[in-house]
Amino acid sequence: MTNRKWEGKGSKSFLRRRQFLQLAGLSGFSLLAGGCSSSLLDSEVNGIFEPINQKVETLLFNPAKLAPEFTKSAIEPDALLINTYKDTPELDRNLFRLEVMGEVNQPLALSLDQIEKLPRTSMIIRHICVEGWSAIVQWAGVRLVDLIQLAKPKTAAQYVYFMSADGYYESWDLASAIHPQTLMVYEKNGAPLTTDNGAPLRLASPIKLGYKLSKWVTQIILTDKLRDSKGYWEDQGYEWYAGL
Ligand SMILES: Nc1nc2c(c(=O)[nH]1)N[C@H]1C(S)=C(S)[C@@H](COP(=O)(O)O)O[C@H]1N2
Ligand SMILES: [Mo]
Repeated sequence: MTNRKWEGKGSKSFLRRRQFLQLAGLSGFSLLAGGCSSSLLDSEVNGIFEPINQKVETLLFNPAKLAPEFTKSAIEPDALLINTYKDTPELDRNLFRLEVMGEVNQPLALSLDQIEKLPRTSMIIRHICVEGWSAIVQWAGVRLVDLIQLAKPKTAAQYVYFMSADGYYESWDLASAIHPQTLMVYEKNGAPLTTDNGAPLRLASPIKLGYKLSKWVTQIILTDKLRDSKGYWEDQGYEWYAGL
C-alpha cells in the first residue's frame, strides 16, 4: 500500500483511547440516546474498553483496497451537479441529531457539535453519477467506521441502512460502510456543506456510485438482513451493490 494515511491494521481508523477520553471529558457529552448513560464512558476511563465485535475487527484487518485520491489542484468546483429526487429538506443545525441504532449495543443520538469533535478526515475523490457525469470533490467529516464502533455493533450486524430527511433511503454492505474512505461529511471543497449538497451531514465515498451517497442523513440503522426495501433507486431496478 502506498498511501500512508490508510496504511496498516484497521485499528488505526478506530477512535483511539485518548480521543475517547477527550470525548468523555467534554461537558455534557452523552453518547447515548438513553439507558445507562455512564457505562460506556466509565468502562473506557477504567481502561477496559475493547473492540467487542469480532466481525468488524476481522473486516478491518483485511486491508481495504483504496480508491485513488487527488491533489487540491484537481478539484472541479463546478462539476458536482445537484441531484435530488424530491424536495430539499432544511434541517435546523441545533436540533439535528444523527441516530445510530439497530443491531448495536449503544444506540447513539449525536449532535453536530459532538460529531465535529470526532477525528476529522479529509479526502479528494471522484464522485460518479450513473447519469453520466462525475466530479472531483474534496470532502471532510468523520469516518463512518468510527461512528459504527462508538455504537458497539452486535455480531448480527451485516448491513447498514441510511435514512434521509427527504425520504430517501439506502442500504449498504457492512464491509463498504466501514471502508476507511467512507465518510459522513459536513464539508465540501473547504467550505461547510450547503443544503443542496446534503447539509448538515451526508455520505461520501469513492467506492460507491452517487446514488448510494445519501444526503441529509438522520439515521444509520445496522441490520442483520436486507429488507425488501433496499434503496430508493434500487427498488426501481438499479443495482444494489453499486461498487466502483
Ligand atoms: N437524500 C438524498 N440523497 C441523495 C440523492 C437524493 O435525491 N436524496 N441523490 C443521490 C444521487 S443520484 C447523487 S448523484 C448524489 C448527488 O449529490 P449532490 O446533489 O450533492 O451532487 O446524491 C445522492 N444522494
Ligand atoms: Mo446520481
